[in-house]
Amino acid sequence: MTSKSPTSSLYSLARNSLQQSITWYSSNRRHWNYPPNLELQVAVKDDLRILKAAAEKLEQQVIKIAAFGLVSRGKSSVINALLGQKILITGPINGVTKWPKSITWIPSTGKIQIELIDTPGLDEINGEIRANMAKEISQQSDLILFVIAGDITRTEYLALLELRKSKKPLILVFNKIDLYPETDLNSIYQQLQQLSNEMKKPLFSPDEIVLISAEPQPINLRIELADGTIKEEWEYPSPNIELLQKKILNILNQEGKALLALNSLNQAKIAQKNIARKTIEIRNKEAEEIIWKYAKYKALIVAVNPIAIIDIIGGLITDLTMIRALARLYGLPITSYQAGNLWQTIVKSLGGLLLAEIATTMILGWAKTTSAISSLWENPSGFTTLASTALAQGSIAGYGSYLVGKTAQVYLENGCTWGNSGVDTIMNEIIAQMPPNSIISRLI
Ligand SMILES: Nc1nc2c(ncn2[C@@H]2O[C@H](COP(=O)(O)OP(=O)(O)OP(=O)(O)O)[C@@H](O)[C@H]2O)c(=O)[nH]1
Ligand SMILES: [Mg+2]
Repeated sequence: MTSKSPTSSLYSLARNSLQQSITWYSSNRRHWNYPPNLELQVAVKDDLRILKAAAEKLEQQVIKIAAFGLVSRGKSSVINALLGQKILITGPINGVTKWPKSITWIPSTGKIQIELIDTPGLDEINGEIRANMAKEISQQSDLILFVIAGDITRTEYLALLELRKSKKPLILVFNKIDLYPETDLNSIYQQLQQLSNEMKKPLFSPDEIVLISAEPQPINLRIELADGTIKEEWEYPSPNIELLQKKILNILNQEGKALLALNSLNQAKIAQKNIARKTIEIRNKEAEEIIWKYAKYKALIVAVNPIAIIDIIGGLITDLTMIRALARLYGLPITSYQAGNLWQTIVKSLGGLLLAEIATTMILGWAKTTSAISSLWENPSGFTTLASTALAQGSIAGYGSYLVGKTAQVYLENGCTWGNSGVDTIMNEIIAQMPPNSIISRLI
């Protein structure tokens, strides 16, 4: 986490981007001349809080590491071993840990502040509460230790797939190695490397798997004394945790800042998407009015204007103005350049339909131009041709605009995180700058 690291400038970019979003989304004026909508303000309150928390997280620079896994795999023991003290209660009964608990860990290198989070077993609490809690903790965490202690079960495998999908940096911690002889350990290690997702992509690279023993079982010693009596003693072997400690500190030294930035940006991205989705839902009626208004404008321009090329240019301008009008209604940040890009994307995705619109505009437009010219030269039938082509063409153009408007709604909802300082752009840059063997580079 030195200031010379290549991610430093990206770190300040991330900071600026988050500050910008907070300023933008906290302002009532972002909806231009539209009256403030109370229902909307209430609906996005929590998302704004998350956005601010993401910015604070980046400022405080505390790395959160959570231990996940099924009951009794030794999650609490792993945290105790990392801390070097038995702070958390551990035990052989399933479900010892009932609630998440965080503890500050200041490693001897002293440079980094770490918060270790212990969680209940993923199979401990019931259904939805468990899923939501796990999701929330994993969203907040910068690094996850997934603790297993034997062959991977189906529940473990599914949880791992889920975490990989959400692009979380992971270390697979195989605990309780004191229970296995050396030869078995080798084959376990091999098997874990073979784990792959549905796409046959390996879930872990060899250096993302660590074999440890956090709280080895006490050994019963039978000591024969000089008088022939047997004395029993328990010896408590010390934890075998150095490899995991080293791994974590290495990762944090090399990628800690990037991990923090990525995670804060990701939280901000989720909050921004939620704000966009809720805004679009709540402002739906006004949006429909805008879309119809512009569809009618375009139909009218195309129908009454006799010159083909003006149809096309006029139509394009109407579409772009509509996209910007929608973005303004929603209060989503969009520049004319982005509106142009969005229009292009929409035209591509609606493909055939809009091409047909342009082609008809061209063909009918020329027909209209010719009939306009010929009607000027005393051909009375020219007027009727002009009127019917104009109507057909006008309604096709209007329908095209309607489609562009509806699709723009969807894109605005999903794409409000673009732009040069948008979180997506910065996240991709951070990932691209990490060396190939880093834990972050695995998230691509
Ligand atoms: N043999 C052996 N046992 C261990 C090791 N680590 C933990 N255990 C034992 O495994 C049991 C469960 O450990 P915990 O740390 O409570 O496990 P947990 O995953 O936190 O369990 P829950 O909180 O119930 O979900 C305890 O009896 C520990 O003593 C280890 O390295 N070797
Ligand atoms: Mg526990």
